Amino acid sequence: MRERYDRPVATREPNPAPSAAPQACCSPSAPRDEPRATAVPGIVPLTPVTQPARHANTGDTAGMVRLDGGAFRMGSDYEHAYVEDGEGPVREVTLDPFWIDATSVTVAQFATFIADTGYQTEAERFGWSFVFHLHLPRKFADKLAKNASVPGVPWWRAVPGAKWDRPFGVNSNVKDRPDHPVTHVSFNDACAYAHWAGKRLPTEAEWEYAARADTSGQNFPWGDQLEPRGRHRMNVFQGRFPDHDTAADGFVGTCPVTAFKPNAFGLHNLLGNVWEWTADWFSATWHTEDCERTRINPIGPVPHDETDRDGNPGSDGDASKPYGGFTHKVQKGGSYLCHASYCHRYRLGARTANTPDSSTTNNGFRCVRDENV
Ligand SMILES: [Ca+2]
Ligand SMILES: [Cu+2]
Repeated sequence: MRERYDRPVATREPNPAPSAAPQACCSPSAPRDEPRATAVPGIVPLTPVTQPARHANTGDTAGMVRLDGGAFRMGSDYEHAYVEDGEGPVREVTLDPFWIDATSVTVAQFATFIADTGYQTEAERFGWSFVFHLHLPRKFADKLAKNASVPGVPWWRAVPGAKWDRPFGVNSNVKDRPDHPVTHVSFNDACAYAHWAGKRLPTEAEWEYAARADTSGQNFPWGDQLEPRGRHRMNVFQGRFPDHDTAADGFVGTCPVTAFKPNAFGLHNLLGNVWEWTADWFSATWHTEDCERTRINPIGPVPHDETDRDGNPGSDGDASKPYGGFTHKVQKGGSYLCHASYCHRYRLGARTANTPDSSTTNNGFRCVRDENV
């Protein structure tokens, strides 16, 4: 029998050590200064980490949906949940109203941001990004397997020149996909876009509340079945992971951001397609403490060198380390690479994390904004 974990376990130390990051599943991370990529859980980011905005209310609400907030049940106690990721306990969380993008930020929207600001993404500055091997010509993928793959997740390749508008390397482009989610964006890149747009990244709680759309205790917005009545409701992986994707859902790789029916809040593709960054540092245990800051408008752990919603410095983690020793940011929703046989994190309560400077072909983001005050 699986261990029960639905009772909150209080964190007793005043400065609990940050929990280790989840096992790299479909989102690898690697030291950015090494041309040879190696997955190292807990690596310190190479570039400074942007503190995500805690408030933003100037962005255009076109393409956004206003949500009432209030109380909802967050997390999962599903019997096959990844307990070690901190999916549980299921807890009541209360949020203020906010606006959220109905879709992931698209390639076309990101192109406008780049044209307007000249911003250089981290993938560009580092000169490479992670690409799933099936997106590459076989010979090229095999060649890169020697010194540009990641132990434990060998289907990733560190591809020179891969970036948001060259998603599969220098010979690719995005002409056929303006309405696909932008990919190869790091956490820092996502924060830069949000700032430009007058918005901010959602907290994990905001993201999950929006994705659940008033359903609690379910794995998916449409119920508990992956493919109800045999119908595909999101873009994930079918076939034999990682070598053969039958694309029974219609898509290998990303799909247009509105390709599947929206949830009851009118929001598209929160599950599947691309992992979405949230503002929160990852901890598998921070939220197990039942207290005001983990239950009312929670923003995840706040280390000593960052500030909370009131502008006060935090005290989570190890005060002697940058960012309190937290190394990974929470990502939600799963991606087109999730498959029941390997990583079933395409569920509402599931979570993963990656280092803030990591970028891949299966990660994107969407933004939120506060109400006018
Ligand atoms: Ca698919
Ligand atoms: Cu996955």
